[in-house]
Amino acid sequence: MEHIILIGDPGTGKSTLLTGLTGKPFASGMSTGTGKTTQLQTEVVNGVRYSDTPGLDDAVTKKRAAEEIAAAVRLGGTVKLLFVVTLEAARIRAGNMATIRTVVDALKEREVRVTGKFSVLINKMTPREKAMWTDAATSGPDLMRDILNDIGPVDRLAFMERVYALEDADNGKLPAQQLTVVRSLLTAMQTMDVPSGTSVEVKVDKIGELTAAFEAELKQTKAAHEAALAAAKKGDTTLLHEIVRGVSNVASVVALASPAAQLARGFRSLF
Ligand SMILES: Nc1nc2c(ncn2[C@@H]2O[C@H](COP(=O)(O)OP(=O)(O)OP(=O)(O)O)[C@@H](O)[C@H]2O)c(=O)[nH]1
Ligand SMILES: [Mg+2]
Repeated sequence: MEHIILIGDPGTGKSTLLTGLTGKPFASGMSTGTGKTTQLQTEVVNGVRYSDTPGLDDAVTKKRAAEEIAAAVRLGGTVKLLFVVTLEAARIRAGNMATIRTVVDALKEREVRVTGKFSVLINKMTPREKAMWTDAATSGPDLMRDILNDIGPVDRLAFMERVYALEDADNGKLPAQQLTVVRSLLTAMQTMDVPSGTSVEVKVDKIGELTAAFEAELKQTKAAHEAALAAAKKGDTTLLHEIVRGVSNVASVVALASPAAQLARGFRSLF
């Protein structure tokens, strides 16, 4: 059976997404101290299983969340694994990356072929963040993919704008337009075969350490981009182009053809 599993830190919007997709109530909203979802909720709709898991990065309930994620994996199936993350000041959080890495590693340990098969939805983006990160002229999507590559190759990368009506809401409904985006993402996603009964160990104790490591890497990336920008300001765009070439695919061709000033402006808004 196709089995869609949503995983991510507390409050990233997993339950809201699943309610919209299935029409079944997955409780969503605000909570203090712990995440809103505290146990695995799984619903089968039109022959597809949808699993909602508790936010993993929560200080108090990390262990419980890890067990509930393991319970979702144990159900097995033709799994579509979607990580839901949010940005902070336009940047991906090291904690979100640590969460993804921890779950991916747990699956790898059980020989699940997860590399390149999991997808990431960047949710609740402000209009400006979305404009920045989806701008082909500055290779935004390529850069984000490159950053996420520190975890491992990602299948699909999707960007969703914040819905202001849902801010602080309890059991709010996603507008049809957003649902269309998620549905097409889910349709396009790769699957991974997970035999039922697969027992993973999500090592939450490592999350703090991993977060610190990702933090350091993100800082390095930022420093490299800042150095490239400083050089570009003085008229030398070699470094900027090197970065773009480093993450190159089709979108980068646009960036390489962009006038230096435009390229520098785009990068400055990204980092
Ligand atoms: N502004 C905005 N708020 C959203 C969006 N999606 C969800 N929210 C709000 O964010 C809060 C948390 O949403 P949930 O769906 O409960 O998040 P969750 O990932 O299931 O959280 P946990 O169960 O704690 O892990 C709720 O108040 C939602 O109304 C969105 O696209 N935009
Ligand atoms: Mg939830």
